[in-house]
Amino acid sequence: MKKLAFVFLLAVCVLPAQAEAANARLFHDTFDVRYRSPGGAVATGGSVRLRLRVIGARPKSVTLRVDRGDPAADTQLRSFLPLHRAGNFWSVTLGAPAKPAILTYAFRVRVGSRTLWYGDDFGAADDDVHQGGTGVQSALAAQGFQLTVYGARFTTPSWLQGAVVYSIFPDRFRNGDLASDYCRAGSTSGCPSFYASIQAQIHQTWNERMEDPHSTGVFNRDFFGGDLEGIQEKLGYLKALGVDAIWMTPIFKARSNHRYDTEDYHHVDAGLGGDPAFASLATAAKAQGIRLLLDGVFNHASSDSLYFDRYHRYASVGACESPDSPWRSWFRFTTNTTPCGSDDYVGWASLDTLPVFEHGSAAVRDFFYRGSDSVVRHWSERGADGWRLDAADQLNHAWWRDFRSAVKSYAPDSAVVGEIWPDASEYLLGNELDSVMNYRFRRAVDGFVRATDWSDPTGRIPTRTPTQLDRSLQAVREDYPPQASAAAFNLLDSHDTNRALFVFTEPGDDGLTQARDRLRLAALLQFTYVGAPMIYYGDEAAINAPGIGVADPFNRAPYPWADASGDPSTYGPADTSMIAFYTKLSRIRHELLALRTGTFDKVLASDATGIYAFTRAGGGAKPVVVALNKSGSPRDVVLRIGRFYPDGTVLEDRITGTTSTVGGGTVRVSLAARSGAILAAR
Ligand SMILES: [Ca+2]
Ligand SMILES: [Ca+2]
Ligand SMILES: [Ca+2]
Repeated sequence: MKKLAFVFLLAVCVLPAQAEAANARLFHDTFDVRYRSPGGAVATGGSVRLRLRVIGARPKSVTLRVDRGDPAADTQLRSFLPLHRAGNFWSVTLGAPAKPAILTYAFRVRVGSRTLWYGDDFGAADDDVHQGGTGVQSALAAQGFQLTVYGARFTTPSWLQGAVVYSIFPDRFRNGDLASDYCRAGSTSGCPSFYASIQAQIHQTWNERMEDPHSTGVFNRDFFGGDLEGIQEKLGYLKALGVDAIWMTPIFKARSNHRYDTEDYHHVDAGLGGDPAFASLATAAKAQGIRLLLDGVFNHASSDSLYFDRYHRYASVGACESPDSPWRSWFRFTTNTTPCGSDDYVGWASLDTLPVFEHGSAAVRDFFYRGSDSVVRHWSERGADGWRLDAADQLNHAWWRDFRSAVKSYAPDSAVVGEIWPDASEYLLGNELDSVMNYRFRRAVDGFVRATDWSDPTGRIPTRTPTQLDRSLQAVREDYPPQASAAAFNLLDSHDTNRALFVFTEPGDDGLTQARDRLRLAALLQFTYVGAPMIYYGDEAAINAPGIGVADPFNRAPYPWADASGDPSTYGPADTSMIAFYTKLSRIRHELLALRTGTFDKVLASDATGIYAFTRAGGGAKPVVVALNKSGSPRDVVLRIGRFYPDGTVLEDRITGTTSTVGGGTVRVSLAARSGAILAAR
């Protein structure tokens, strides 16, 4: 009896606090300006107001836990800030640090003797559906919401912001000069063998199947003979397509058909036409107003290169050949054995063909970007407008900070865009890269146009509802400074993934009919979204190059030119209606300034009907309303857009020419299955 009474007494004291903690409901939403203002990334020296709503309890205190990460120093600093109450809301103004950083924050709430937390609810690092936005309440210390703090003086090249970028794999785009093809009879470039024993081979005809390395066991040795003369020949085609910038995968002297294994950074590969072909292309592209971006492969070179010379093809002494080589300290040797063997140095992804550079070496940095004839300076002076930087997250932050300050000093308008597949926030703080290839965009958008999940050796793409698409895209816009988002390469596929058309094929489809619809739908979003739409060569012609197992090399089919040798139906023929559609998208993008520079606002995300709609507006430009239907059925959609256009305004779908009149603050749009509309006043 006595014992029971004691328990009862204890319960009386503890239960109210427990009950109050149990009833407490916490809430924060990074996407809602009532909870975080301004939304998104903030500049150094700025501030952001954060609020937490608490109902069902009266906290003793609410505290903001802030972790400040410095990517370059790899340090974390933790601090706590008190919040102040006004009704159900607790708020604090957080001052952004003076130096770029990535902050993460969570709310700690004391109720009675209990502690509650509210933090972000994403699972895996690539869970963009749950990055940012709302979070989760828990009794355990929560994971933080991200707040990116970028340098207040961060700028990205204005010509790149919103530009239409065309990605070319040079060996496969167009053969403009047969005389310099490797291994063709009478060729001026000869018929080299690589890595001591791999013999280069030429395809006798253009429109024919690629070699299947899984059956031959030899990778990347078959050449089609595409070259820079071919690109120059097709500048008119690219101009008509609305292309603003061309990014070419590597063009320097190299050992394979992809040329990511550089042999000499100061010369263009003979099989591509050599240095004179680049000079000519640069002049011609400039005359057309088309920018040229090169691929900077600065993480590693070829083991069969001038610098490494594992196969003793150069009179000079390569790093592999002797500890006395001038290039010895440029690479990462693990033994002193000379000449070196496969186990004596660090190769990228454990490939002995790709020895990794020692990026801390002053000589390496001078060679690539600091010296008077550094690789970047050399090509900047010869017409390169910027760089897509291969495997950028394999090089450290100290490298990119130094790289940026050096390159922008002698080529201030040069683009510096990295290849980074996951979240790249820590490289986009204003002191490293301008932007990245936006694989997060790809994952969201490719998932949106599909009805089922996709998976291949380059990753999984879960299907996305309109709501999931909206959250995923907003998570990326929140993470990245606006200058970086405006210059992001928004891609559906690349030379490293399966072709979009193949990824967009689903069980139960009728041939490629639906996949083509999905490609058009995804492209429509790409061309109306924030950033730089990137076309992987041939997608605009619906090139049909299905993957077999892995993507590479089956995604690198020769563009199916009708006037080239062989049978254009091998991977084609080029779909002229798709080319016309892409051309129209480009034209609309160039005509409606808001698509390049306007703000982005969701209008509708309806999972029940498969509709996603948004507006682009601002800066005095004509507002644009975009509606997408991912479902397999036609839909009639009513969109509330009275904020942008008054009643009575006639809006025209720039795709079909159909018109509709704004009434009651809304506009009605009819969308065919798997299609979209781009509405604007005439
Ligand atoms: Ca979240
Ligand atoms: Ca050629
Ligand atoms: Ca040598």
